[in-house]
Amino acid sequence: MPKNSDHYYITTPIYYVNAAAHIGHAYTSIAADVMARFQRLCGKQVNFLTGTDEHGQKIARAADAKGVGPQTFVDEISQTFRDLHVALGASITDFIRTTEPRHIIGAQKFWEAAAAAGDIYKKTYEGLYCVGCEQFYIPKDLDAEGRCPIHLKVPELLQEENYFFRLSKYSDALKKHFDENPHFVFPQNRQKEMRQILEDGLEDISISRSVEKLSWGIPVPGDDTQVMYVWFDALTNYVTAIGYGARDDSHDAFTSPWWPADAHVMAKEINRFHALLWPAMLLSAKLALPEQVVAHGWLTVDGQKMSKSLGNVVNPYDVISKYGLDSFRFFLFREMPFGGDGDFSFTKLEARYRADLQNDLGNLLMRTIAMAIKFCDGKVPPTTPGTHEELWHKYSEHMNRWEFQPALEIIWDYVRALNQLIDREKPWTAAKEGRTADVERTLYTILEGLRQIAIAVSPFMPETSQKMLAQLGFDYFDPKFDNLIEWGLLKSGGTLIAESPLFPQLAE
Ligand code: ME8
Repeated sequence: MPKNSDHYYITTPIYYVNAAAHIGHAYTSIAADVMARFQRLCGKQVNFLTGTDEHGQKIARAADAKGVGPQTFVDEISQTFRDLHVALGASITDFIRTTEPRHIIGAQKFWEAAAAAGDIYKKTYEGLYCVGCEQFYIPKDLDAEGRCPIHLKVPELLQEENYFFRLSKYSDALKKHFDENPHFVFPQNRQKEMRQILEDGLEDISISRSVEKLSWGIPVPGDDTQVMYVWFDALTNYVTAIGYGARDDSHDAFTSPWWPADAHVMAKEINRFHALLWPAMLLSAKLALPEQVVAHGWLTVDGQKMSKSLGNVVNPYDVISKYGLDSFRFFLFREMPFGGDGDFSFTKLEARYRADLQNDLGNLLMRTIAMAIKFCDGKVPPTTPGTHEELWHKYSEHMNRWEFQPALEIIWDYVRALNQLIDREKPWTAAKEGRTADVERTLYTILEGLRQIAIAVSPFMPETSQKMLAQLGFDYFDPKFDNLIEWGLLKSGGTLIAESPLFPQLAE
């Protein structure tokens, strides 16, 4: 069954289980969730995959340091990542672990497919390996002190006989793919960066480790002296999760209504693995390439990289318990343009909470419903014509292009315009003067606007969206893009329900 056009397949990286998750991991998973929810809004059936990357040197060492066996260690931390996705409201449909049989079998089949294409060979190799990155470095990619630019640690010298993957063979095919697909990588600067690397040419890479040095990995098919390199193993999760290798037929026969994936989401430091190595592996295994690789920037905290030694690692549970889940989700995309680097700070989050959420959106809903209760017996007034179709089409274009901040700006401009409408029309004065039609027109315009806003914010703030719709009198409302662009779905005569504020006062 080939890719179904109604299907949308989105993935996050599978996270290493060497340490607890922080807001950086949450950022990627929430970004992917926003897109997953938006695609559902547009009527797509969505497969949203996340999971954990559990093999390799880094994990083996972390387990050793804790004095437990690797399987016990990974079981425990993988569960915390699964729990985190529930806490983040991430609407995942699958969670894959690289220690699961479905993955191990599929990764080995993938290896066999690359071997059958003549792309795997053995050679003795000496290189500089950063365990933090699980990656070999060539001296020119290290900093002035010879350190890995990500972990700022001097890599280890490794020498062993490994299997190699003919990455170089795919340089030209990838160049062509990049040229024919100018939006293959988002954002544009990352597309250009990858295209430049291709211009310089790709080198073959080591894709196995000797069992003597590292046993915590997936055995190489037909050679039990070697295990797979953790990245070769991990990248295949995107297809093993949807059944690659599950059937015992030829590799070429693999098709799935989900493949190719629509978006692989991650941060920039692993873009190269997703935009170059993974596509080359797919070409080797004769599978189609994903539609898009989305490589967002890094989240810093108060201007600094999060690190254990600086003690500034922010725990997502702390943010959620203080400000609420939706405020956290909103802040991440309202404050920082998605794609670039962004800075997280409690001060900035609190400012957005007060201004955009409490003051603009929360107050708009609260005072409009209060006025409808006072002046219209708590019922939706008669329908007034209006349209915002053009606005929502713009919103949708931004969403489809991962431009989350401009999409939110569109919504908030509208929220502010509705607040201004109240200030201008002064329904309390109109009521006093007996201008009932004016009162009803103003309040209907705002209430129907709020219904549309509730749908537009739903990818970012699913709980808030439901709360808003409940106050507008809907027992149940299935948010759909068609219902967003159509004006007048809030039926006159419906009962409005005043509830506690959407965004309560913060505890001091
Ligand atoms: O790289 N800002 O796993 P990982 C933004 N297992 N995003 C951040 C972040 C930050 N400060 N910190 C982490 C791996 N992330 C491999 C992936 S995929 C086949 C294998 C997010 O646990 C971001 O998505 O190191 C980043 O790319 C990812 O976590 C790295 O997760």
